[in-house]
Amino acid sequence: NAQLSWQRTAFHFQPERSWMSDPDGPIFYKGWYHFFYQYNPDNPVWGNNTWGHTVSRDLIHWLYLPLALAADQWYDMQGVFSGSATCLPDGRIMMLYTGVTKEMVEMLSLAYPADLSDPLLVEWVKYPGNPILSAPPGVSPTEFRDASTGWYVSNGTWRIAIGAKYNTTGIAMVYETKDFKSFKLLEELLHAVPDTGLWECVDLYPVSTTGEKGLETSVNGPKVKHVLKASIDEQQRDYYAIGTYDLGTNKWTPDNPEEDVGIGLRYDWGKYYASKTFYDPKKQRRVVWAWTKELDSEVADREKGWANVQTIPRTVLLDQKTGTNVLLWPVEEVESLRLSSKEFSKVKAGAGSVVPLDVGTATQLDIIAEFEIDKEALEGTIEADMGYNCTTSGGAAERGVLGPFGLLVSATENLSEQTPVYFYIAKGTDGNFKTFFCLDESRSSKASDVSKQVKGFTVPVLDGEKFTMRLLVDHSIVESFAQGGRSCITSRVYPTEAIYGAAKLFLFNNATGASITASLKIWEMNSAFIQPFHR
Ligand code: DQQ
Repeated sequence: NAQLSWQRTAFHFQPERSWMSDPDGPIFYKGWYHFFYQYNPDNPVWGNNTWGHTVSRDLIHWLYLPLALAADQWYDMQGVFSGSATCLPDGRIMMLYTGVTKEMVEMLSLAYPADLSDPLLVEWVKYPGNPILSAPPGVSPTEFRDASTGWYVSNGTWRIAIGAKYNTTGIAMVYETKDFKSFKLLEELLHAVPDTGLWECVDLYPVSTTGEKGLETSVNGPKVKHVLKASIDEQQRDYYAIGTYDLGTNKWTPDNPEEDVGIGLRYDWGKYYASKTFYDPKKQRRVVWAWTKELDSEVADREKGWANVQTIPRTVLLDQKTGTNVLLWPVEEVESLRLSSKEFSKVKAGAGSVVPLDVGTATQLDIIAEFEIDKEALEGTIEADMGYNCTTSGGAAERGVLGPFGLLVSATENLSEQTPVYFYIAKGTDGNFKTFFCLDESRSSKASDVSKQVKGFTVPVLDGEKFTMRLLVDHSIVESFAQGGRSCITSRVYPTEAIYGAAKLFLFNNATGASITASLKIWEMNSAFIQPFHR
């Protein structure tokens, strides 16, 4: 089936076949990036959880290695669930993972490399004293999972965070350990947010308020903020907030309680879940991984033989200009896949127009675009669309005075299939405007088994800034970044006609009251080498 084959990505990480979900225990070790993932070796559906393992020199080209962890002990018979790595200063690696028993009880266990002199870390050993930790009173034993990476306190003591819930309050608990084998629960919760439900895959890490560099997980002190991220189980969405972590009291406090974890900002307003960061000592950066789920049916996944894709790893930095959000941006190594490029300079698009951008086949692209909106129209507009909201709007077809304008990707020549990614400006009588960054899936596919929504949120656009976006298009995945990564939307698209040579790219301006000018640079992208490792 040509349509289904087309959906497989060319430069995103996917196993050869079957189901993949959460990223697990990413690390950089002896020149190699190691990536583990929730993997069902048997079927393209969730279940039979094991840890797949793959290595890369550059986070783009990958070699598949044998399974790192399989379900073979009484305490993980029902599955090896997610976990994180802590790299100790003496070179040892502590991999904490979640084991699930036949009775569905979740407990933490420890694994470590069998041979630290092997840069590929092919073999993993489970600690004979496993399991090492079970749910404390008040926490359900079926909802006790996903240890974070450890951070150092002092005197040989480390801390790890684990998400859970008390009634309907989402919580992050913290344990102390010296050896990653015995743990003590701290009385003080790291944080709790009412009505957010179960927190999965909690991540806590420092970001610099001054620098361009990422920080190692244990760094704290002046000029450091801490990001707390929780994967909200009920919504299957990753929320974060920026705050301060006090090592003394073990309390994390959000800068803005109205944008607390689970009720404020998301890393990505599309399909993006169970993310996990790691510190990359090679390039002194913090990198976040996350998986993106299929939006088509299980029947289609079974036919394809695979399900789900990892997003391109993204660097994470505090936005120096706003101070209120992080910036997520594809690692620079993805640019090594750029082939020939086309540039379009100051293309005008009048109100209600669509302009073809001839880039040849538009299935593997890296697009950088900046837009300027007609100044007179912007200033002359008194009030427009103050109640706008991407998700409840009519998508790219709903016309306002100052938007939507942007790009149509994975589109057919006659636009019968198209995925618009766009800005929409709302303006108040006080002269202030608010910009939305949205993606409209509603016409992305003629297939009826695909979930289609309008996604997106507001994005800060500061005085003097143009409207900028970057898109990575790779067959069935579109990753989009606005204003340098202040707001991101990842989506999956399943065109039935806009495939192979029929996939086109357009500029569009569906505003009624303003023309726009766009400048773009568009690269055709090479495929990455992602294949089994042979010694
Ligand atoms: N997926 C894992 C769990 C985790 C969830 C199981 C998040 O460990 O809580 O596949 O997607």
